[in-house]
Amino acid sequence: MTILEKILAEKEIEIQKYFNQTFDSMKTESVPSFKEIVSSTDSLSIISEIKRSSPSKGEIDINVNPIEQARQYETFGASAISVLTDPAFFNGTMDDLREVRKAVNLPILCKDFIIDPIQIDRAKAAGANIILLIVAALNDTDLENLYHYARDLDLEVLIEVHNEEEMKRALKLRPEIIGINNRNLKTFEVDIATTEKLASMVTNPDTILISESGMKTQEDVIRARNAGAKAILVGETLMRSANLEETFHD
Ligand code: IGP
Repeated sequence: MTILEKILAEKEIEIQKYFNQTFDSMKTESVPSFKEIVSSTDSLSIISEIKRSSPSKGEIDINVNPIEQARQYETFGASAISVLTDPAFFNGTMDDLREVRKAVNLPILCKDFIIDPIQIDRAKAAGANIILLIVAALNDTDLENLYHYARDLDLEVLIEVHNEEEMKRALKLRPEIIGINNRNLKTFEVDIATTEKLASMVTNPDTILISESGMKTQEDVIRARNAGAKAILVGETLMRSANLEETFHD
């Protein structure tokens, strides 16, 4: 079993408890869309992630205060905040996302392994503006249905791919936002060349391309940008930074 298969098996169990719950809604009306924010600038946008731990790295900052962290991200120029909400493998919660919603006026990405519409309802109610759909975790029918389900709720959707075949499947949806994950979710291998290899498959100039994972140095960022990324998604490097202001500006 790959780690992704393990996560998805656990997710099936986790979501059972949501089916008889009702979700209280947070307001998101005044938040600009991610697309608007990215399109309004020529500089590279940063999606900054709240990530307490991960299966590949173990504990990163398990006791982080999501409110403080998100406020700092906003202050130092993040374009959006990503919140890992998976409890079993990343120690995240939907409460983390709710707290971040109260703390910042940026779009929030609910970073989870979505396999059922109920998770989209739950993310929306918690105040998410963007959801993640991982092509490697879904068949074509589920991918398409979940995509339209989220779009009909006015959520933005980040479709994540890691190889050519997944990119072809993603492009069929004509998505507004595509994320190339430099990390292979089956082996944990990270290589920025993944972005360089796949970026040219995105030919629609209106599609926002994001390079995700493994950004550590200025060189990594420059490579992603040169490959055509309009934004980068950064977790660990920001979570471990002792001086976020410097990390952002370098
Ligand atoms: C952030 P990093 O290497 O900067 O911590 O990576 C983000 O890209 C990563 O958390 C991620 C992820 C995912 C996590 C990308 N896609 C899918 C869980 C599920």
